[in-house]
Amino acid sequence: MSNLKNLSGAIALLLIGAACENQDAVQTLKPLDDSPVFMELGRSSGSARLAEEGNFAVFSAEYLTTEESGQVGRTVYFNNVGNKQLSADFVPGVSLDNSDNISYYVDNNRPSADLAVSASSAAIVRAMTTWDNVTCSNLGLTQIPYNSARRTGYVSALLGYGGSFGYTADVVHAGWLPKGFFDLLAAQGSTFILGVTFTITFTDQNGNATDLDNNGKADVAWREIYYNDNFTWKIGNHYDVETIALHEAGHGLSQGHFGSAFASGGNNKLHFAPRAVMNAAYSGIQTSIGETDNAGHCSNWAAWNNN
Ligand SMILES: [Ca+2]
Ligand SMILES: [Ca+2]
Ligand SMILES: [Zn+2]
Repeated sequence: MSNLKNLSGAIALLLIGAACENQDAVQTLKPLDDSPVFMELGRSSGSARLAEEGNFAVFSAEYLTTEESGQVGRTVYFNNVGNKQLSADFVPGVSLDNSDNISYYVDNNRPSADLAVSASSAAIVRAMTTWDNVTCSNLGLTQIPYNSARRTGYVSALLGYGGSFGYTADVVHAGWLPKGFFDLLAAQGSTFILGVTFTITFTDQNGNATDLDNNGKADVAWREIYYNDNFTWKIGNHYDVETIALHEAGHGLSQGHFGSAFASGGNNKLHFAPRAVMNAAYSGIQTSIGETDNAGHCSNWAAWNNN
């Protein structure tokens, strides 16, 4: 068994090596640890606050890192999931908007410091449309119109960055937050986390995630996406909003990270095999769906019936 593992590792390294321009880097490629992390989510105490949170809980978060950091994106699980389901999915017939159509919302109340909110929101809509155009699925993707009086952000409210505990849409692009928020996800997280998607699940009377359709997956109430305003954001250059929104929206639509990550020795530059939108680190502009992204999306959604 260990010989087999060594062999497949060696083959993977050879394949990666063939894809890298710098042959000197081949010897120093090493696979990166992207194993899940378990942590307690910090929260303000007080029964009034807990009552406000409703019958939902933050289940997991998946964050995307910069290529230069040498850090690879992780999945963080919160609270009592250690002995339960490690994945979560939307449930047909159970949606807070009473529709199997997938609704989404772009919150213009938290713009980036770098771009007109009209430009960043348009990039996010393009990313959502790219997923909607995948032909195997019929998401019934529906944008909920922006309302300046609406407050979004269950997780941001929980962690003291404003928002509300109420539902807005199945997938919420909740906007840009300052670096302190990202430091709560990982030590020095604000220096390498570009964006993050949180999964919020329904909970039973004991506070555990429900599995109403008995598919072994926790039942998603909605998902929230946040972008790190500690970085400089651009359209069509790094860091490109549409590229990162497309990745985060992939999580919003239930995909996990995909592809093996390797770091080369000298500069910690990351390599992925295969390269995909759902790789756990940013590796340049990528605004169309790759083969593995398409396959992952279709495995989640091809059977979804929104009619
Ligand atoms: Ca829905
Ligand atoms: Ca389920
Ligand atoms: Zn990610």
